[in-house]
Amino acid sequence: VSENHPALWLDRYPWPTLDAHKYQRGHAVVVGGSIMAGASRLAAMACARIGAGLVTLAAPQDVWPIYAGALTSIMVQPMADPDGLADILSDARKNAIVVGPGAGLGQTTRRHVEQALATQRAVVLDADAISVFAAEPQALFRLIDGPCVLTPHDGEFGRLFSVQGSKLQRASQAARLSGAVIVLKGADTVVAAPDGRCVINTNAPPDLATGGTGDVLAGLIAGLMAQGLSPYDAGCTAVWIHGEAARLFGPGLVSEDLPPAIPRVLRRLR
Ligand code: NPW
Ligand code: AMP
Ligand code: MG
Repeated sequence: VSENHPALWLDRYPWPTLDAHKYQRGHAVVVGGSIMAGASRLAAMACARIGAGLVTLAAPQDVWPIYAGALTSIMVQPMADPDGLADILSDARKNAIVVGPGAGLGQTTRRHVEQALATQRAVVLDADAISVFAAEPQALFRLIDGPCVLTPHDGEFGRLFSVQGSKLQRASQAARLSGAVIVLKGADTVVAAPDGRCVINTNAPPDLATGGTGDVLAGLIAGLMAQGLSPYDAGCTAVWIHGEAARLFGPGLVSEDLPPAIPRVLRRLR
C-alpha cells in the first residue's frame, strides 16, 4: 500500500492546454439542497477552483434566488420538481455530478441519486446521498454501474457497510461491494478502488475537523472527473490537494477558506 503523493498522479493532472476553452475543461453539476445551502455552494466553488470549465448548481425552485444571489462564477439553474434534475442533465456535456452535500434525507435526494447514476457519467455521492440508503445499501450498489466515487466519513460508512478489519481493508471491501471508488475520510483518509488499488493520505491537518470541509472535497473530486480524471485518480488527487490547502492555510481554517486556498497548492504543483 502506498502513501498518497503527487508522484502517483501528477503526470495525469489536467492542466489546461494553451488552446483550451471552457467546454473542453468539463462541466460539473452540483445538486443543491433546500435547507442547508452552504454545503452545495462549497462543493460548487471547489469544482470551479480545481479547474472545471463550467459549474452549474441545480437549485430547488423555492430557494433558487438564495443560490443565485450568493454565487457569481457558478451558473444557477432552477429545478421545478425532483425530476427537474433530469432536464438539467439532458445536456450531455455536463459530465460530472455531485449529489449529497446539504441534500437532506428525503425521497428527493434518492431520486437525484437515481437520476445522476442513470446518466452513466462521473458521479460523486457524499453525505446525505450516502445516508439516505442506510436502510437498503444494496439498492444503491445495484444503481452503480458507471464511474462513481463515494466519500463517507466513518459515520456514513457504517450506515452502508458492515465490513470488518483495518481501515484499508474496510475501504477496499467496500469498493468491491459497491463497485465505486471509496474515499473513507478522516485523519488518515483511504482511497480504494474496486480493482484493489488503494492509498493512505497523510498530509491532512486536524484543522480540517470543521463543518463543510467534506463538502469541499466532494466538489474537488467532481471537478477533477469533469476534466477527465478517472474516479481513482480524482480521489487521490483531490484528497492530497485538500489536505495541502488546509496545511498551507494553517490554524483558524473554516471550510470556505479552502476553495480560495486551492490556487496556492496548484501553483506549487505546476
Ligand atoms: P456520534 O456522535 O459519533 O455518535 P451526519 P454530517 C457520526 C451537511 N453539512 N465525522 C457521529 O455520531 C452535510 O453535507 C452542511 C462525522 C455524528 O453524530 C450533510 O448534508 C454544512 N460524524 C448534513 O450536513 C456544513 C461522524 O455521524 C453523525 C464520524 C449532515 O452531515 C456541515 C453525523 O452524521 C455539513 O457538512 C466522523 N468521522 N464518525 C453547511 N455549511 O451547509 C461517526 N460520526 O448526520 O450524516 O452529519 O456529517 O454533519
Ligand atoms: P466531513 O465530515 O464530511 O465534513 O469531512 C471532513 C473532512 O475533513 C474530510 O476530508 C476528513 O478527512 C477531514 N478531517 C476530519 N477530521 C480530520 C483530522 N482530525 N485530521 C485530518 N483531516 C480530518
Ligand atoms: Mg460531510
